[in-house]
Amino acid sequence: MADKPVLYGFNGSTYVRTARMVLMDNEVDYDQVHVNVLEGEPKQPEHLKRHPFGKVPVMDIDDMRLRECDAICRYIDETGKGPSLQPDDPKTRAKMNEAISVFTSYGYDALMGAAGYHLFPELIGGRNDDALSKSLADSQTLNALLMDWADPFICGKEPTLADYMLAPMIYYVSLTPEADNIITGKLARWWAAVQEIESFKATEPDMG
Ligand SMILES: N[C@@H](CCC(=O)N[C@@H](CS)C(=O)NCC(=O)O)C(=O)O
Repeated sequence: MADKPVLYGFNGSTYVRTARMVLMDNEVDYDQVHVNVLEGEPKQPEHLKRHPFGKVPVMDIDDMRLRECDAICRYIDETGKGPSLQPDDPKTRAKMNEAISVFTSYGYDALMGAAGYHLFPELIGGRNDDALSKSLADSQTLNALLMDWADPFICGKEPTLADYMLAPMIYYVSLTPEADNIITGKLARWWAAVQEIESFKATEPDMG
């Protein structure tokens, strides 16, 4: 395994952007192999050897191979130089863990359904209006749940890993006509705050 950490995944992936934000906050020097989701590269044999379910990000770091964005980000956060993105207080930490689980289990698909309809229809099996209606309804449910404690970040005054997970996906939603339906109320206040995070600004994907 190389001495320098290697991140596998392309900059258009929301989960890869989350990892890149945490890597930047922690001043980690790393190489990147741009495994492109839009070209189907995660499902090619070369990447399936790294992640048998064909997903990015994957990271080679400190003589281990790590899959899954949450595991990668927590490791970088816990071993790196940056301010911690995981609250010490057990209650606040529980709310962060809840938000990450809600996002990865239900939120990613709901928001991707809305963003993908306009931006990446090929990634969601084509444009389907019934599926879009369900995604919009699920996005409303999700936002109410995630913004339960928000002030302005999901867990209060400081950003946590939960904000870093959600922000790259809301970026895509913000580029679509669904922005006015989805980014409302506390989510709109959250979105204004998130856009000021330096590593978020620095990792904006090139949309061509
Ligand atoms: N559970 C994975 C999910 C990662 C994921 O869904 N990545 C997307 C890109 S944002 C991907 O690799 N998609 C490729 C595919 O499904 O073919 C994690 O948390 O890292």
